[in-house]
Amino acid sequence: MLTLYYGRGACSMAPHIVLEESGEKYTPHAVDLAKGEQRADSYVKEIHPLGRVPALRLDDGSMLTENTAILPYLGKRFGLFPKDDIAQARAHSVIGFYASTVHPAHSHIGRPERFATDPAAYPNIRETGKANFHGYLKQIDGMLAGKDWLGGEYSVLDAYTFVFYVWGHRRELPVKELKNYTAHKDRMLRRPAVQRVAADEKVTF
Ligand SMILES: N[C@@H](CCC(=O)N[C@@H](CS)C(=O)NCC(=O)O)C(=O)O
Repeated sequence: MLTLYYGRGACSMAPHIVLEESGEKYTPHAVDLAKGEQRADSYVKEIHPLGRVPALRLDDGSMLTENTAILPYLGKRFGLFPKDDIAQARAHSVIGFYASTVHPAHSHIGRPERFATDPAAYPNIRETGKANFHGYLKQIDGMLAGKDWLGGEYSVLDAYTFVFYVWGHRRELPVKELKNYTAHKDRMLRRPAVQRVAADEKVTF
């Protein structure tokens, strides 16, 4: 059986949603990020070498880390990933953009100490990260224009897309102004699997 190590409100919400959608029995294992459980020696040694979530324990007991790998794997397993080659390439393009650009912009807001040794630089790093993150949310809003679901059909991309709307709201960005993105968030919240995850992860809007 699959086991998902996730943090409430973290980027692991994407695979968490996908697993809830799957209908397959899995073990959800909450990691308390605020308490630093992800930095415990046993976690770093056995679950995720970087001390992060998400981490997925596979059926054979081995670990898979990084959303860029976990989401395509789960999506293919549960029919939530495009099937033709070009559509798959486009899905990887979106996942890559999210993991390598959108998520790191947000990290500059919450974890400036990872980007400079001088605390005097932190406010500027936070501010720049917030402006960049807001810009990317606007870009995602544009990507959603005229679409119910990002890839045409509901897929892992929508679960990942949802995470950044939640973060935008948490960072008090004017996300409601993003009409396509807000409609997408509302569409997501009508899905029972998303409602269960939002309740468990205490997501607020
Ligand atoms: N590139 C990784 C990022 C993982 C990541 O940074 N996760 C955050 C939560 S969103 C985390 O575990 N933070 C805890 C920490 O940095 O101590 C992925 O997409 O899987």
